[in-house]
Amino acid sequence: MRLLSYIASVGAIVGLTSHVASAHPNSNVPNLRRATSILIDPPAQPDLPPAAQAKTAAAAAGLNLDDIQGDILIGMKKKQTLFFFFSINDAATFKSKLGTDIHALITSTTQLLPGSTQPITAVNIAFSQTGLTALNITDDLGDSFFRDGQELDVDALKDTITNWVPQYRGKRIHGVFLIFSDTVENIDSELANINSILGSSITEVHRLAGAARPDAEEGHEHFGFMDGISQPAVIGFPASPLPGQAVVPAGVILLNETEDPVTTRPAWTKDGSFLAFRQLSQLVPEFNKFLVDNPIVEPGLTPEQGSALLGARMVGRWKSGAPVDLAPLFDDPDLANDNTRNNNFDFSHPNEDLHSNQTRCPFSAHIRKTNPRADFSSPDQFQNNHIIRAGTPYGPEVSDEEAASNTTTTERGLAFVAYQSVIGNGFHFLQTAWADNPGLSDPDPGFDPIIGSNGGQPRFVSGLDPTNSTRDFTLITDFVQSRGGEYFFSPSLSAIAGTLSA
Ligand code: N7H
Repeated sequence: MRLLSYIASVGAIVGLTSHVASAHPNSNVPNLRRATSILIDPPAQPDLPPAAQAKTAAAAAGLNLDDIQGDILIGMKKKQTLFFFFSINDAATFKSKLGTDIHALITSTTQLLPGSTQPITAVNIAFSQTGLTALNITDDLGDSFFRDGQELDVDALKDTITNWVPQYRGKRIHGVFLIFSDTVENIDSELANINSILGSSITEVHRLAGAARPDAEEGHEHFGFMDGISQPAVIGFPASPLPGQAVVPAGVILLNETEDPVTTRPAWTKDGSFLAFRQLSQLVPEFNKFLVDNPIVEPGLTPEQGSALLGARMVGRWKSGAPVDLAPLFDDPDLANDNTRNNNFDFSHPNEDLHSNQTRCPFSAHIRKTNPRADFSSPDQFQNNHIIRAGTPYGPEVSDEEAASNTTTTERGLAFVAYQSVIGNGFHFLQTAWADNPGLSDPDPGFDPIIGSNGGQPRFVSGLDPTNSTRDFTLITDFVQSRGGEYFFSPSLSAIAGTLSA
């Protein structure tokens, strides 16, 4: 049963309606629960397991879903998100509220899963290194990128620092509240509640509101591609991984869990995760114009189909989510919507040379750059490079004027969130060692055409034309541009109630 209908039926059983939910938007009342889900559930994305079943299965594998903040394992499924970045002015007051009233608001994994009792508005919290320092936490969490902060990482990330939103600079951000619900009103109400609890002990530094795109675009990012399909499972969650889904030890995502590569963390960091946040703007009209101007020319393809094929090959999936590795020439919505097939590929095919044949999926395609699957002889060698992506699109839909002029005039993009236990293995590695590395494999694939950065210089990309794999493209526009971000630590609920508030 799909998530939404499951939740609706639960709501019907307990006699709740969404009207009741919106009439009592303040989730500081612990037992006020909702009938409709906070989460989207497009068919191409993996379903979430029911809460009770997931909790039992995870416990059998040694994972406590009641202690892990809800955003970490569930993926790109939020209807509305507010990232509220703050600094701490008064550590003593902040700590006393953190351990009590704020802790009571924090939503665990179990509470977000279908069949559970989702709050009207879900709340998660994460801290930067400067935030932990402000709270007099002097422990070394064992991650140099977290310790230094993202601004010190800009050169390696090939960001143009002048494009950064100023609030991300200067280590002023101590923490972030991630507030999720189905309506902006609920989020605003919960933020007011948080602000009234914390009073002048915090100051807002920046905020970014995200939302799933409307109607048929739900689940698609702003370029139009279905997102959130391929996520690694950690051993224990979900208990039944889908065909083709990577399965990694929990320590790849969660600190102090099995096979966490760092063994010297303080005990209280267990079941926390590092959150790499990036405000990534997307130049959608410019991207569309590039596709229209450069259709793949193949017998039997109209120019429109040739443009769609070029876009699909840049991403590695069609807009529907169908992988080009399995649907090389035309989109296949049935494949996209079948969770047992839409991630079940590894780029290898009988009688085709994995290391030279790009007729199905270019080596440079975004999903191949960021998860090369069988391209490496020992994919297990790269198990530590998996991340769980949990971002939300932000900004308005493209206006008629922007579409007509092929020019972005209002910022939109992806409020990118990646969870991992080691930032240098996860987000930082994927961006710098793979996406931005033009010579990742032989023949040189060039840059990732979606997220690759050459420091603002033109990027070459090869393999996009299935009729001529030696034809290079030169992309003079970065269709995705970093507006800045920060590295955070998302602690367990028990750490919030314990060490962090002591
Ligand atoms: Fe990407 N896009 O629209 O093209 N991403 N991504 N991403 N991404 C994926 O398979 C996109 C970004 C990964 O396992 C899909 O779930 C955009 C960063 C990884 O097969 C689409 C932006 C990083 C995967 C997009 C963006 C990654 C992935 C296909 C920025 C890491 C899974 C849907 C605005 C540094 C690969 C899916 C796999 C998939 C897009 C950012 C990584 C459509 C627009 C910064 C690991």
